[in-house]
Amino acid sequence: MNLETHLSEHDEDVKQVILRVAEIAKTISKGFAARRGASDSSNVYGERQAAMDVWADDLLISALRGSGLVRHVASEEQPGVLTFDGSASDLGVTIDPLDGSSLIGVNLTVGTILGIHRGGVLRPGEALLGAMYVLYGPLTTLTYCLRDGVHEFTLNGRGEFTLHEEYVTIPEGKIFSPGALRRDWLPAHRAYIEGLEAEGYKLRYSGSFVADVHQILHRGGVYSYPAYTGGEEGKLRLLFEAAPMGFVVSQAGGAASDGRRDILSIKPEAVSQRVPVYIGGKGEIRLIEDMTGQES
Ligand code: FDP
Repeated sequence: MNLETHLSEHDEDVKQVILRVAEIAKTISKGFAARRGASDSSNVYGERQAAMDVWADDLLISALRGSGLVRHVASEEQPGVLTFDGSASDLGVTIDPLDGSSLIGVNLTVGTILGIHRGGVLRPGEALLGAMYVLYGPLTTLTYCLRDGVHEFTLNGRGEFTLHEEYVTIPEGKIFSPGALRRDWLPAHRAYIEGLEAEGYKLRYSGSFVADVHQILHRGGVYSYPAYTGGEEGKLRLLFEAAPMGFVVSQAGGAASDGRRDILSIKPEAVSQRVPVYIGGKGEIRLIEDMTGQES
């Protein structure tokens, strides 16, 4: 079954946005060879943008503007929220055009992450209508969730996204993907990771959040990018990374936390807000919340 058929029961405006992003994803997937290096610009976080970051951001924003269905767009690569007056629908979309882009130069898997809201974008993850991500790896895959299961599609040789797996659920598993420098970990997080190691959890961390969480979704375990010494708010962005991926994994039977509370319950105060991140199986998320709670 192709993506368009699979989406047929959903709201037309949401369906059209996902299909447009899927088209852009096909273009992005073909653009890496010509844009492997850095651009000469930096983003709002002061990070040097990859040439692919800039290009993918332009393509996605143009497509969303051109759809006439999206009123607000927040992109990790843009300083503020873009508003498109005259849009026929009131969708608000968050985009991380190319997550993990520091890995483009070494040809590891990176991805595009989207969150879809009705109304504005400064809303908690629990208000998401849906979320999706595309992975550019050995295969290009698209995973979407509109509160009716998590579904994964593969871009085939004819340029079509076809169904790979429906109603994905996170299994029990023993993988952990721990971000940030070990020497900077705070005591509760350190004890948590040591506990997982003692339980036989296997380390798998690529440095591409979207790819690492995707692996956890399919293999079980937990991804973490904690608060750390010198980075008490964590590294990852609530709006662009934590909320949409946390939404997908939660809808697949897992959970997402900042170590104390459900990430999806956090109302963003700023587009650029960072948050400590734990995403994975319910048991692993309960454990970090218990350990953090005991500390305070
Ligand atoms: P990148 O800077 O390459 O875009 O938040 C972005 C992110 O990558 C995540 O995708 C990734 O998990 C994280 O940063 C990697 O951070 P570390 O280099 O500290 O591991």
